[in-house]
Amino acid sequence: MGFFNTCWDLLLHLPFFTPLGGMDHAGHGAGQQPLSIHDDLTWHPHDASNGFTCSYPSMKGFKSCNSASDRSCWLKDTTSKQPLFSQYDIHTDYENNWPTGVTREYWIEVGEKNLVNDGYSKPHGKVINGSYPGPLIEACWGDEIVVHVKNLNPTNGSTIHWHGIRMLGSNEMDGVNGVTQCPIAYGETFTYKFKATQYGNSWYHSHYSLAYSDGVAGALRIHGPDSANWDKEWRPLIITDWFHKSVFELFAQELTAGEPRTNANFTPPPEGNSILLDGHGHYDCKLSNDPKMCAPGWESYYENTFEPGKRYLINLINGGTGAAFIFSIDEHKMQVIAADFVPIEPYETNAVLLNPGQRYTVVVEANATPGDYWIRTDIPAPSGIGGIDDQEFGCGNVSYTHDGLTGIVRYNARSTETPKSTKNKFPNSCHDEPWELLKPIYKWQVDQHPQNDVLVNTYTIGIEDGTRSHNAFRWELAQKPLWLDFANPTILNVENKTWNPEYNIIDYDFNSGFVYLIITADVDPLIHADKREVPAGHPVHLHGHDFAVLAQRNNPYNEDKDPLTRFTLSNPPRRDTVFVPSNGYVALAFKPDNPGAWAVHCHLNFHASSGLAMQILERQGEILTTNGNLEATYETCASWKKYDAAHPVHQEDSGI
Ligand SMILES: *[C@@H]1O[C@H](CO)[C@@H](O)[C@H](O)[C@H]1NC(C)=O
Ligand SMILES: *[C@@H]1O[C@H](CO)[C@@H](O)[C@H](O)[C@H]1NC(C)=O
Ligand SMILES: *[C@@H]1O[C@H](CO)[C@@H](O)[C@H](O)[C@H]1NC(C)=O
Ligand SMILES: *[C@@H]1O[C@H](CO)[C@@H](O)[C@H](O)[C@H]1NC(C)=O
Ligand SMILES: [Cu+2]
Repeated sequence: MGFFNTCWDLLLHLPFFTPLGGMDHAGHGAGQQPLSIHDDLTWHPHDASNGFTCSYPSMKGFKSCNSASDRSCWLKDTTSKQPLFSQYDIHTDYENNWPTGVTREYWIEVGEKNLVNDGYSKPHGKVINGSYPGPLIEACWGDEIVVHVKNLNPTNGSTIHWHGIRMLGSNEMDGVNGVTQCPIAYGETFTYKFKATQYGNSWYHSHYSLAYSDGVAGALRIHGPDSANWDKEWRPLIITDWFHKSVFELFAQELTAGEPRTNANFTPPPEGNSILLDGHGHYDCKLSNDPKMCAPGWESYYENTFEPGKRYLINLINGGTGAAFIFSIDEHKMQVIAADFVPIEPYETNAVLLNPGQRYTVVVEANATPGDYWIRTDIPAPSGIGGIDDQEFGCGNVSYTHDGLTGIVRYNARSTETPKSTKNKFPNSCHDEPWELLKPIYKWQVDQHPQNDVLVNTYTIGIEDGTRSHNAFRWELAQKPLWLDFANPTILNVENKTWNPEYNIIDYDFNSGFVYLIITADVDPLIHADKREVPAGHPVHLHGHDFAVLAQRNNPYNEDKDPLTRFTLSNPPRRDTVFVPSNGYVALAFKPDNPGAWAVHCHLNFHASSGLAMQILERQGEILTTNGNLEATYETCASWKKYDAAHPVHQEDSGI
């Protein structure tokens, strides 16, 4: 069998022919055979001690080629004379080719609960299956993922967004209320169904207003090839800044933070109370003026073990609200092998910095003197521009950092010693990982002739000045702060010719090449008299695509010179969340190959809620024909409207 065993298979592997209704599943009978770990097409992607298996029962003639000594290979074609032409590995163009796996079905429930992760009560914690973080959702490259999400939170609607997933042909499964669906009402279930065309490390979270910052989030792991070898895999680690008060309550403070500093009602923006690593953290109760909220004994460190000489795959996720984190393990180096969902040429470092929404996959070798070592999640120092703005808008902070100590790795599992290890040396400033180190394995050459008019498509981050929207000065990226109607998602309006200006719809009708976006945090007062520049960096996330980062700079964008002198078109870094430096800019390029309505927003959650977001409406005329049917979308909207009529929801933010 060759790369594609039939014409039908070829169709299935072409963009827009990816059947998300389970056609390939039914056609090939995948998932109907019992899993056996003895056949060539079913194996443990972790080490054998973990019961999870990847399985490709329909890929006749293929065989697994993934092992601890070669993680770059995934499936090998045993029948082809040119096996390299048809194998699935780290070099595969995964935007056009992916294997056919099985269907993985999960059930999760969103609820409300008093959480005490760091030894202090959070009465309006929001949870998935009773805990923060929620359960790991795990699949393999090419699987179909089906997740039934039931909302059991009586006071909030819910959605689940699958961060970084391309959602090719399934825009209606992207989980953004007001854009691709209505919120799931209390007691109702929405079933998400999508194909894992990419592989690697990510997370899932609610896109209902601020809800993920109260706890509606979990890790999403899609096993596939890797660009470096390793022996054992840890469960993915979500790092977050943690707020004891509900973020819904703190949002009023975010809105007054938008006032000019000279106004009497200005407040600094809200800050978290502590740092959690995989749900573990510490808070100093002496800082509290409400001691009855203290829950001594509930604070903890994340703990794991190292077996000497083994190499560990560690998937890191910044699932935070307002803070960047520098992850390090004392006296150990790491190799960084993937940025977001993009495998890269490994580079070695003492620490890796994650902005909110970003992920890195690292390999750490257990090669230190056996003992106990701190795992640190430090908050970077302010960027150095100085003044009160820098302290408040640098890279975030929390009121009690516990010196960034959130975990312990032990070479002897029975040890209970407090580590005495030495902190690694690393730069402690507010930035992204160095642009020049993020070299994708599968390369893009970006067309030097963008399809769109880049001058028009320069978007400026700032706070409104002069007039308030919905009674506050809000963050904005396009013309207005985003403000969505929960009950009227864009996807149910795709026949529209005119749009509510607060939806910030950017229409792109190109069917080849690249669209460039310049996103700048520098406000030119001559162009934007009604926007105020605030010295802050912003991690900007695009749904439905990876983008190439043609440039990422600390200085204002020069539209005459920079495209020629500063943009890199040959294998630039690629990812789905990028840090726009304070007073600087990023130049991004994406392929307009995925018809749909896709959110673009800052992943500082308070900023997105304030309004720092817009929507890309890609190939409007093809959205209905290339995506799944909208029956469930209409049903969810009908039950949301019923719920909202009975318990009117008071919208104070953009909705996302
Ligand atoms: C979540 O909880 C439900 C109800 O208890 C259970 O049926 C389901 O298996 C759990 N899901 C996961 C992914 O653990
Ligand atoms: C969400 O729930 C919180 C309580 O946890 C409540 O204060 C808030 O008003 C609700 N917001 C919306 C938009 O449903
Ligand atoms: C964060 O806040 C703590 C406590 O107020 C302070 O000691 C620390 O310097 C701050 N860190 C940053 C990065 O601003
Ligand atoms: C779509 O157009 C209709 C009719 O002009 C308008 O009422 C509606 O608000 C539009 N939808 C959006 C999301 O802008
Ligand atoms: Cu922001």
